[in-house]
Amino acid sequence: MRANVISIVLGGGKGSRLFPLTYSRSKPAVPIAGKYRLVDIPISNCLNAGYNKIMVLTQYNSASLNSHIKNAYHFDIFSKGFVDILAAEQNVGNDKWYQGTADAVRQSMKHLEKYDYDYVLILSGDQLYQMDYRELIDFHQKNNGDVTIATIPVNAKDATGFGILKSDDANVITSFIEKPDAVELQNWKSETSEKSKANGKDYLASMGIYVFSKSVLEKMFEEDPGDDFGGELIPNGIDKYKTLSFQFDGYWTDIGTIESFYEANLDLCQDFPKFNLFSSSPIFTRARMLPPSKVNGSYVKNAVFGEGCIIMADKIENSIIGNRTRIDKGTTIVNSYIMGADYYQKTQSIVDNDKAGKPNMGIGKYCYIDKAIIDKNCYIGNDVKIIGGKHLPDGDFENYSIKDGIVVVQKGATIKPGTVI
Ligand code: ADQ
Ligand code: ADP
Repeated sequence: MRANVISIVLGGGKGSRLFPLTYSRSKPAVPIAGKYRLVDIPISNCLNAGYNKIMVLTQYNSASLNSHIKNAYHFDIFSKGFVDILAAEQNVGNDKWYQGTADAVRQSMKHLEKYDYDYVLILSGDQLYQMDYRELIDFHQKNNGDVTIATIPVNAKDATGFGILKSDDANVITSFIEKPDAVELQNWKSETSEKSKANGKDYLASMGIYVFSKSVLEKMFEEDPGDDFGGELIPNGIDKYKTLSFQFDGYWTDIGTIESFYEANLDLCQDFPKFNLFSSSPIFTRARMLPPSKVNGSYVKNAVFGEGCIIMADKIENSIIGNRTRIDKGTTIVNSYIMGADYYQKTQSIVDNDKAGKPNMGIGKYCYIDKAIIDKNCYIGNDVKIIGGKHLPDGDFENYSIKDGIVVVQKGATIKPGTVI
């Protein structure tokens, strides 16, 4: 029989690491891979496992996330499935935002009372991976876990950014430290697989994916006032509760910063990407009924296109081109993610703007764009040059930001003709 699971997706605090993509939307609603949103990844993993009771916790409830969830995830009335958004709410006795991951779940528990469930599966909203959560839940059940943490071997450079743990031969976690510094890290090596060792992955990291038996989670919340799972509840609980390590050996990456978000997206353009969009476990999203994309006279190499694009560019290489993107003649796009548009500009308006020398929605004529993320609904004028790279200092400017050398143009921005960044 299928385990009775409720999934909680931690949709993020302010999403400041992904700014300016989170300037006008909550983190779960950030577009990825040309046609999806971040939240589609954990939700799809849940649905593919048959776990269809899903809560998305977010710090603020942008209209955009609401409309995406409402339009993407319909369940027939007999399935009892749902995807609900719970935004941090002020109420009597509580005037605070979610203070951390555990606090977010603690504050949401009252909304779960009406459901029947035995396990709570807690997921991060900013990771790219495909996992069969049934294996994780089976492991938790078969080994009589109170808590199970999905774990992955990592190298020393990455290890300082994660919760690092040690486990015994029976996969019971014996110690856990949240984000150790480089000196502390020396004491935290684990026996990992031969392949992992060969790649310098000597540390076992928490993926921030947790299974709690319902009664255990309730008890932990009673005993521990901590706000964070990784910093408080997990390390405080390992002596009291049987906490297991479920080792995952597939592709998994954090996409919570502009750099990791950019790298993970562009990797999808490779011949054999680390994340397989073409797998038999689909990534669900909103069905849009858009026309197919049209490419006219362009040299295209390693590019991923969304739906409904109109492409007249000279060249598109190593780039993701999102839904409804329009790129005009003579333009080159390399190493970039163009998110596209929410709607089409009227043809007459395009003709009028062309005559008046005003930018149209999309990318204009004779532009050169390299190492950039162009958010949705942008008006990039003719002859614009955006060339990202480490030579550019980080900073936030009028309608774009530079992070780790990546130029991120804000949603709806107009970049005047001839601009050079
Ligand atoms: P971090 O990713 O640094 O470490 P955190 O910033 O707490 O942990 O975020 C975890 C998830 O919760 C993210 O999806 C984040 O957006 C979301 N989140 C954070 N604060 C939130 C809030 N107030 N309300 C709602 N959602 C919120 C964690 C663990 C580490 C582990 C890494 C793996 O603490 O032990 O190694 O995840 O990525
Ligand atoms: P985001 O993807 O940036 O989070 P939203 O989801 O909030 O954006 O916005 C997408 C919605 O906005 C779409 O349904 C789109 O039809 C609508 N929309 C926004 N601006 C316009 C406009 N000027 N004309 C028509 N539709 C618009």
